[in-house]
Amino acid sequence: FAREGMTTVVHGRDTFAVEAIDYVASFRPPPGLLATLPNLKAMLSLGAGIDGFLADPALPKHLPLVRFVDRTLSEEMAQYVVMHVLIHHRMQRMFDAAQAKGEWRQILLPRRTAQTRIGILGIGEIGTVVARHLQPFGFPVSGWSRTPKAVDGVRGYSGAAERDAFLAASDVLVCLLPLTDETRGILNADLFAKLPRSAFLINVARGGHLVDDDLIAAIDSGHLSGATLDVFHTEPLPAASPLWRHPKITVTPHVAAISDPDAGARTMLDAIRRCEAGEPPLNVVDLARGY
Ligand code: NDP
Ligand code: OXD
Repeated sequence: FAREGMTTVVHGRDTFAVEAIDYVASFRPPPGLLATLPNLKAMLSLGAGIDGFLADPALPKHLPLVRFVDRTLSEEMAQYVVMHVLIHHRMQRMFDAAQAKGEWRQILLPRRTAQTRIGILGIGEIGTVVARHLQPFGFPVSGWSRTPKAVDGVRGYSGAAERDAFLAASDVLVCLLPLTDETRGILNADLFAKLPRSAFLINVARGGHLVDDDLIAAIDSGHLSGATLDVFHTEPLPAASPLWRHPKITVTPHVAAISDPDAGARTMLDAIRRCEAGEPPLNVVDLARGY
């Protein structure tokens, strides 16, 4: 930014005049702060999800909010999802437990890849890349989106009308939805009941999508076989959360895909250059839609 003749200041570290700020980059801006910047031209999200901005009741909604869309981010997410699909499909946690007891448990895997159907709940920028990485293993992949969508080799479902058919065909459900008023709490008892018996959940979107108690009840009843969770209502996940200790839940600390700082800087520079040239930046969020 300095090479481009720009000055950067860090909120909470540097002092600055509110009039001097043209652009803000953040993941979860302090509520109310953006509304105090009279010359702000655009808001730049450091993440793909922009729910941290939407949590600000005073968000200046007349300004463009640019979100982070990046190939490397999607590829990292694909690695994470492929890894957890395979750990589940190959029953690796069972072998880990057997090793801990010194047990040689040579068993036949209960399913072939063609029998483990993966459903991507929210097949957008990242979900599409995740689907492409799952396909070479032979997993049948389907995707659910708000509007109809064609992704090569992926069975597409859209809207409320096709949701139940999509769920019924998802042995592993991967949540990659944005957090909006429509999707908050979507991973609940009603949805779990629509999944096939022994289905597995991977939530890499937002903690706000999941009703934690419903997940634990669905696993404890035997309807779901387990879950991998990367995102939580409160982060860091409080020590008292039962999710930490559940034997069929894997917890990771919001690391599924972390924005690369260099790619982030390039994306922000591009957005700023476009704004300064009077052009619309790429990947502007539709605030009415919420993502
Ligand atoms: P996109 O906006 O590109 O994709 C969102 C998808 O969800 C689209 O297919 C969209 O449908 C669908 N969708 C949105 N609302 C609904 C709805 N009400 N019903 C059905 N489908 C819906 O987002 P990204 O792929 O870039 O990112 C997805 C999320 O992943 C982010 O919002 C963030 O929360 C999470 N994330 C998590 C990370 C982590 O480290 N854990 C890292 C990066 C992202 P349509 O195609 O019709 O618009
Ligand atoms: C993101 C995230 O949204 O890191 O990019 O969660």
